[in-house]
Amino acid sequence: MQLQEYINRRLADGSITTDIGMIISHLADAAIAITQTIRVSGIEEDLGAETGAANADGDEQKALDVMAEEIIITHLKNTATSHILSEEQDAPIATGQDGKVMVAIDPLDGSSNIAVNVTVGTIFSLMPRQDAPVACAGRDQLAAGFFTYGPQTTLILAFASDSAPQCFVLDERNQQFIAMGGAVEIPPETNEYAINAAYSEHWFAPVQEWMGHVLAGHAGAYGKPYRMRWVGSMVADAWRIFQRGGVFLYPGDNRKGYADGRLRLVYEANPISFLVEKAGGMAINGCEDILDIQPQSLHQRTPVILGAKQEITRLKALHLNK
Ligand code: AHM
Ligand code: MG
Repeated sequence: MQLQEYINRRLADGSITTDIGMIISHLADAAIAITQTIRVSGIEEDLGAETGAANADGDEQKALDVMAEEIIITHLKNTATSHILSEEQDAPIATGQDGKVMVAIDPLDGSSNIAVNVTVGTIFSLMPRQDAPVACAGRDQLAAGFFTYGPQTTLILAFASDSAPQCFVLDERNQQFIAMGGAVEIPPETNEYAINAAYSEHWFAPVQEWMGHVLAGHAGAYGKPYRMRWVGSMVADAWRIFQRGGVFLYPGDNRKGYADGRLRLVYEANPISFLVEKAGGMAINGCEDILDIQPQSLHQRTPVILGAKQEITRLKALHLNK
């Protein structure tokens, strides 16, 4: 089934509004344009070149960060999106449209992987329009999802009324996203984890303790061996978890400025946590479900610990006991 037919069915059964359906199909068109930019412009241009500018968080912007954001903004301006909240911008962009939906985007997640031809992606979150364009708590999102640009371009998507996310893959022969497989479900148990272990000397006690049990393998409290994966693009690590399970951690640590980790609540943690809960997994900041956090500012960071229920339950207990 093509994405547009999937959207049309949801419009017909009344589970999404016309505005939401149109925003998703325009985001899909933007993702197709970004795919073409990577495939074609990347031959002549260095898409990973630093532009010399920094984004709202102080990260160096790469050429593709800027191109992807421009493409998405151009596509969303033709929809009923009232405001675009971009990870790359200090302030919300008012589109001039009188719509009821705001869209938060991380235009290009995994920027440091652009230059080395490793999977990157676009994350999006649809929220009800607020009087002032402040973000809602993750639980009130209207829809969320992300695209990955890797060997294939893929999409995972969930609407608020869904009981599980749905995945799609781009058929580049006719530029259509096609539904893949059935409903996405994260198995409660796993033996695969993703964390940047280079920061282990800086982790706080609960993560240190959990990792101690994990690394002890058969002899540890969890009594089994684990294996590790870390792509360095959250979208790619999350996509793997939606396909075959696992856990992902970007916890807070005691490096300067990293008490709440690196990932941003509104642009990264909320949309992916929304998908994770729909898929039967858990997403916490340590003690609390990420979707229950009331954002205080657009660019605030949050520790992210998500995936298979059994491991996340263990990690939550370790945080609550400290
Ligand atoms: P970005 O949106 O600027 O690319 O930053 C987010 C990325 C995540 O995709 C990834 O999980 C994390 O940063 C990697 O950070 P680190 O290099 O500290 O491991
Ligand atoms: Mg990102």
